[in-house]
Amino acid sequence: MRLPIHPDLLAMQSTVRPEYDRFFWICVIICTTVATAIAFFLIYSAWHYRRRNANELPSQLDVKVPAEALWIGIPFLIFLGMFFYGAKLYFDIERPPDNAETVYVEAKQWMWKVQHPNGIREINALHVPVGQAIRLKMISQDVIHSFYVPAFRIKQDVLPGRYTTIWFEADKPGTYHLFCAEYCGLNHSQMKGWIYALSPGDYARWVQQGGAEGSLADTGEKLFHQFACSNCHHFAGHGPGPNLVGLYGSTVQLQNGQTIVVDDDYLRRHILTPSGLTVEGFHSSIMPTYQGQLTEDQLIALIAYIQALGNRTPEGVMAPDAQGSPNPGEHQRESRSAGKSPGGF
Ligand code: HEC
Ligand SMILES: [Cu+2]
Repeated sequence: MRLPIHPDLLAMQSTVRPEYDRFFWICVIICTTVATAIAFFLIYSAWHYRRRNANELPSQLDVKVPAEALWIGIPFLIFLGMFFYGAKLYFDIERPPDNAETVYVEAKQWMWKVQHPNGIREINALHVPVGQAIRLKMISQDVIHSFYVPAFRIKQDVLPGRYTTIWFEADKPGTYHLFCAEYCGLNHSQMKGWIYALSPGDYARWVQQGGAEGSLADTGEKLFHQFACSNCHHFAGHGPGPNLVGLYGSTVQLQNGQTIVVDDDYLRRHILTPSGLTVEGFHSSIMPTYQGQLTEDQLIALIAYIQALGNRTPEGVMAPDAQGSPNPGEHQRESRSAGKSPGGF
């Protein structure tokens, strides 16, 4: 399948783009107008009020308050308007819509690795359907990188040790350049790829051909057994560790008095270094640290699995004392994500 390649900076390809461009040009026009007016007035005043003979003294002016208030007030309001417009746009760009699908992106010297929730993996490529908001959760395996798609007007730093998020929605099929926009070492300039925005039909065909062996959450489930998480985290009855069903998006009370809303970063930190994050009512130092034992890929899969536990019944993973239906027991959670589907699982 051949796709037309658009010149990145001219093609109109994402939903935030029109407003982003409008805002950019409004700022450019206002700033150019003001700067030009000031420059002219400066030159005019220097000429008009120049000293004409050596003994000349300037005449005393009395301050005209209304005039002062006007020329201070009007520019102030104009620039404040720019600030609020920019702030609104910033929130639009930073906050993905509720129906956004999550795709995980891992950056490393010098490539982009992509993991779709359905299990498909890609390198230096990201296939998305048009008309669907995509939320990228990104992390780096080494240094700071930056995910930059000029055609979509998005750019976000990708950091080691912490997930960052950006979203976009392509509105026309096409192929768009992806760059790393943070100097990250020798082959930084080679760290690039393509976003393939496909029509929903083409996208469905692409998914079929992808031949994923199982979803990301399925991979996570295997790891959950392989790394013995399931020995302590039971889905029914009592175990040494908390029940993780419905954990994602809920509020957790920690022993140090903190309350935390469970998101990817909390899970990642809790799995790697649980000390300092001990959950109220449990013993600290039971949960081993997995620092250095799990790759970012595996962490992402585990997190996807724990997230998926929020809205599907775990089969097969039952504590020995479980009889019949899963019983969240004393760790029933008030799930914040009830109703909407986190990450599109
Ligand atoms: C030896 C038992 C044990 C093993 C193995 C274990 N955990 Fe835990 N886990 C605990 C205990 C106990 C707690 C609660 C105390 C704490 O917060 O450290 C806990 C807490 C957690 C929490 C925080 C739960 C909450 O309510 O906020 C998560 C997430 C978690 N574990 C995930 C995992 C994953 C993923 C694995 C496997 C990679 C794993 N655990 C392996 C015992 C274990
Ligand atoms: Cu880079």
